[in-house]
Amino acid sequence: MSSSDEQMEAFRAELGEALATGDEARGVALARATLESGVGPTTMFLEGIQPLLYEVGKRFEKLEIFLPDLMKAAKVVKAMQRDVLEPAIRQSSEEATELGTIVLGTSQGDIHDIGKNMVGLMLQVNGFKVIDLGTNVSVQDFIKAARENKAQVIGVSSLLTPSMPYMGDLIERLKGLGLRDEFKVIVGGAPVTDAYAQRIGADAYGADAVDAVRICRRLVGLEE
Ligand code: B1M
Repeated sequence: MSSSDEQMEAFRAELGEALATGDEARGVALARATLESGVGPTTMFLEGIQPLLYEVGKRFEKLEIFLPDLMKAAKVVKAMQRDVLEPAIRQSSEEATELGTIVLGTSQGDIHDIGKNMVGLMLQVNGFKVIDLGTNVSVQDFIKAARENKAQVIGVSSLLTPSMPYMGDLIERLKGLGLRDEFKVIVGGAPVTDAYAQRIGADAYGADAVDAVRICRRLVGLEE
């Protein structure tokens, strides 16, 4: 095991305790210390925080923990994002707005936004203008915002199986309005797969926040 593997393992062990107790201050201090030790904010998120949240989800599914525990964990991660990761990611990148405009949101019925926010941040710091519509966004509101902002891409995140069909509804509605060729559609979120994206006729599937940037560059006609 390399020293960086060991470091991430130690990070996940300590973060696990902070998530379990809902200790925001501990999570934020850990993120700061980890950043100072040389681990980049994106690596910290994708290799440290995201797998741990998936683990929390599995324990919830097995009824080992309950909704208040999910809420505690989410609160800690949001504080880490807000106080440490987001400022660090913004500082290390130059923002520009010439690559294209993306309307982003979490699909109807779904309030999960940790992953969606990371996708939006990574897109912004990589030169896209992001219109973030938040969570529980209706098909109608996605289309309205895309038209008003002359977006090239509509991005939909979904973490709940019952909310995933709205992504297909969006594509059907675009077709019905004769707008399918105006906007590329990228979908993502833990239960979404490439196969699902293809089945509903989306233009692309994003596996994580870094992948989303690579794909959105392609969708607006730039090299990957
Ligand atoms: Co909820 N939750 N939750 N939850 N929650 C899940 C999603 C669940 C899988 C847990 C489980 O049972 N194993 C399960 C859904 C089951 C299903 O339908 N498939 C679930 C459930 C059931 C629920 C409730 C219904 C629980 C209840 O009330 N009884 C409820 C739903 C409320 C609602 O939405 N209407 C609920 C509530 C909550 C909290 C509010 C407590 C909290 C969310 C807080 C918040 O987001 N503000 C929460 C949490 C924290 C989770 C888990 C544990 C973690 C989610 C997360 O942040 N993951 C989650 C378990 C899991 O995900 N397996 C779970 C980390 C995040 C970085 O990953 O979002 O996948 P992710 O994003 C990644 C990639 O997927 C990708 O890039 C991101 C960054 O790398 N990506 C995109 C995401 N969107 C993209 C879009 C793109 C491209 C890439 O292009 C547009």
